[in-house]
Amino acid sequence: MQKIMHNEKSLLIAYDQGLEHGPTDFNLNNINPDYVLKIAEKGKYNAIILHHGIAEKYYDKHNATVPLIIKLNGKTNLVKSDPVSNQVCSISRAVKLGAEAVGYTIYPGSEFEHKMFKDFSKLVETAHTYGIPVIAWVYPRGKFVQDNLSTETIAYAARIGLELGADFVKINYNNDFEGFKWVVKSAGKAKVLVAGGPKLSDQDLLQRTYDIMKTGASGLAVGRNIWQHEKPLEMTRALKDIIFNNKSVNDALKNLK
Ligand code: FBP
Repeated sequence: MQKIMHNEKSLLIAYDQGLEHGPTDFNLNNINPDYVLKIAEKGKYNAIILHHGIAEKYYDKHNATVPLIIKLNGKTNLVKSDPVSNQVCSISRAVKLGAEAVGYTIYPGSEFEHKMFKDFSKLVETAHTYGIPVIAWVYPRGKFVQDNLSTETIAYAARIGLELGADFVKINYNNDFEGFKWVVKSAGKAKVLVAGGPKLSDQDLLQRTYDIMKTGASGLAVGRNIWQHEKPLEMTRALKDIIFNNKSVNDALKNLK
């Protein structure tokens, strides 16, 4: 786990949106995986999250300076039924590609949760045999989920990750600062990483990050807010100032002036 952390904290850059959302998130720069890999390396991220196809063609495990996390399952947003995300890469292939950790999305509340729970639990067993940690994206979704951003639901998501063997849970933040402390407690010894979401203003992203870190979370796994930013490295420095150096939002903002 230490390979994708620094002083028990972590800042990951996610670039799996091409499968999850399609190229709609991209522009002429960030549609090129090399552009995002460069940000990851220059920004000294704790790891970059990729699907296996992109990793195979763009990630050079012999020369890369940023650790790799392979996302093992995925789905598109074209299918509108209850979500199910199937495994699209094996752990042995992820390891061959140079992965230091693997990720997997679970949608609790979906009518297919049983399948994802079963597959996830099996892959935890295999990953731990290889000695690599597992990050569970736990996103409650589907027709049975009334409010996927209620504190109770997010706390449940965090707990599900712990119960099923995740080393890290990647969950959404709902701006309930006090409530999120309970979410972090619910994750127990699983480290909490918060997803970025759609692009925010600099001030909002940094304030949100500041609050998240004060709840006891271990860091962020962020995508669009970095590679859609016109100054991705400056924003990276600002986030790192908050996550690793305990700086205030105003001090962190100075990186962007
Ligand atoms: P962002 O920071 O761009 O939101 O990425 C985080 C992430 O979890 C990605 O890993 C994943 O592709 C995406 O969000 C899933 O988004 P959605 O909430 O639309 O399913």
